[in-house]
Amino acid sequence: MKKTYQAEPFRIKMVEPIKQTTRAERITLLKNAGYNPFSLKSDDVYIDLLTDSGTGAMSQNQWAAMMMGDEAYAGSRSFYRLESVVKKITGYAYFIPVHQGRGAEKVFLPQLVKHPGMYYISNIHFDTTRAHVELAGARAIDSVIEACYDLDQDHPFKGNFCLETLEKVILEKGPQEIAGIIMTITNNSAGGQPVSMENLRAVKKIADHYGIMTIIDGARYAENAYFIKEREQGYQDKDIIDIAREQFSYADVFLMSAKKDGLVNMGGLIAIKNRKDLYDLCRTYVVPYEGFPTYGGLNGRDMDALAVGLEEALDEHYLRYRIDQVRYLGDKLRAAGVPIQYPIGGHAVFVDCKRFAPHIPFDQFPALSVTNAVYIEAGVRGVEIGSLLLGRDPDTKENLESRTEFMRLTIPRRVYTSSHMDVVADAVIAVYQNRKELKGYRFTYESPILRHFTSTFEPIL
Ligand code: P61
Repeated sequence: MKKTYQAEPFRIKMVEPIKQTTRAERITLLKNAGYNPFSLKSDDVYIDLLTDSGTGAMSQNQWAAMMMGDEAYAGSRSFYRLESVVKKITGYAYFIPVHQGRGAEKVFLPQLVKHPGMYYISNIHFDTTRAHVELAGARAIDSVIEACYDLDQDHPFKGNFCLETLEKVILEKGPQEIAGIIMTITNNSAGGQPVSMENLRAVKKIADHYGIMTIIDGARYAENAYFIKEREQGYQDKDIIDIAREQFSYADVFLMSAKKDGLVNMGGLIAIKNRKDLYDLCRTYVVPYEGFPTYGGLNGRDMDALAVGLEEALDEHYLRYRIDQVRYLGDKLRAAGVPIQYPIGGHAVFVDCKRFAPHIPFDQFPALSVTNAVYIEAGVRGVEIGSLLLGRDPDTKENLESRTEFMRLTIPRRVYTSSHMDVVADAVIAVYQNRKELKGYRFTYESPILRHFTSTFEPIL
């Protein structure tokens, strides 16, 4: 067989120095941060895997495009450039820029809530999406396949909707009570897991049958398209852009945090297939919330960078490198016996801390314990996605127990090399080998909302 040679599909033209600290320094830095990695200064982090959101590196073409930005308040040339790219990719008629994903959620989601107590159904609502559903007076129901929670099960599309639950909820609540169906692609909370085209098609069919609108929450829609090409029968010879377009054909609306597959540091968008009435409503509300509809909270230059980034993110060579890099890290961990969500998702490796530290109960936050130990080991920052993030029951005030306790190692796009991934893997494996020594945590201050960001802790010795 002919050998293929593969490495990062770019060379590095500008570098940002990063600093290594000593273990003794990191012990003090973490203590001073109240044992909450969100409170660390990024200068004190060697390899930062907190998020892939807005943390990617832009290309020379994106930086060059920024010089062409038109900063006009109304009718900016940069808006029209971005609009033509969004329309080309989605095939939709209407487009409004916003400053980031949650801006799109804030402007759009209330428009379908005709009275309080309606429901949005999603494979899994991302946390900001859930927050905006609730702020709009609606409730969020998740309907993901059960395989998603069987972390070792080798299923190609663990982000899929459970169609039975979806239909059951529609019938139970009544179709007129469903504000919309939100397809999160890839499914972030499930481990960056993809959703198959067959599943999207089936959801659309159910939605049409009951007269319900479908919305794509597509922060990572290009990564999803790549997985479809790789894994779903009939898509191997298709271009990524055609797969992306077919994905969009099964929705009426596309909401995007462009900080992921838009390859920019800040940005978002709302695109609407053909509902002029909804477009008019969003245009009305975007003005007080985000800004005039031809900038929506973005600089002209940022819209130019996004126009280029959206196209670059659909490049198959880029996507292969991207997905392979995440897989490289995940495979290394798995080979060393570290339990992870498998198959490995698109943007992150999700380490299963229930099995990593089974001696730590959920309300002492096993994934926080592992995350902090990995920081002390090598200055690598991951993020807890488990019971700490989930919070408390609003009525009983009890700590809720998450079905999964993950440390997410989220890989920024085009930022780190495979040597960085080797350091991350070595650090996690070293912590795994000493996992019996890991301690749980208790609060020294618990923030009343979104507690994972600002609470402080102490280890339970
Ligand atoms: C992330 F700790 N994700 O994964 P915005 N939809 C989806 C997302 O993944 C998403 C948004 C909408 C983040 C950033 C983040 O508590 C947190 O541009 C599928 O961030 O507003 C964002 O897009 C929202 C991290 C957000 C968090 C909230 O890391």
